[in-house]
Amino acid sequence: NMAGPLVPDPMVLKGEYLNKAKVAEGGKKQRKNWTSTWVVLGSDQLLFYKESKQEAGKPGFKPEKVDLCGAVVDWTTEKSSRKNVFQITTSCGDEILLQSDNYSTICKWHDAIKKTANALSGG
Ligand code: I3S
Repeated sequence: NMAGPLVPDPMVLKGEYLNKAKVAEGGKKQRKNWTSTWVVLGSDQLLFYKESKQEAGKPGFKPEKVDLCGAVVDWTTEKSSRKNVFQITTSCGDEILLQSDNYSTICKWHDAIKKTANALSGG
């Protein structure tokens, strides 16, 4: 496969705006602050951009990257009064809530992120 090492990280789910709140970093509780973020799912990581335009790879715009290997993904009704919230707990103890008012939108992201994390974690 000539292109092998040059093939970029395949994108699993294309970008969409979701609401995001980081509630812990390295196991330490953080003040909750919901923001809208452009989310892209790659084969082994989740990328958060402030705006969709930044995904095009303009210099100076670095996405926040979340390593999904060892991450646990589950719905939660306890961490927020909002509907349609799921939590990603990473292997380094970050806890990220993702939410959309649209149920089919959030289900699509929950299912894809959970499947990716489980595959990477050997399950
Ligand atoms: O889990 P909390 O602390 O009740 O989350 C709410 C707070 O973060 C609140 O901001 P203040 O820290 O200024 O009180 C936010 O405005 C709310 O959105 C948070 O609750 P929800 O249920 O929306 O996640």
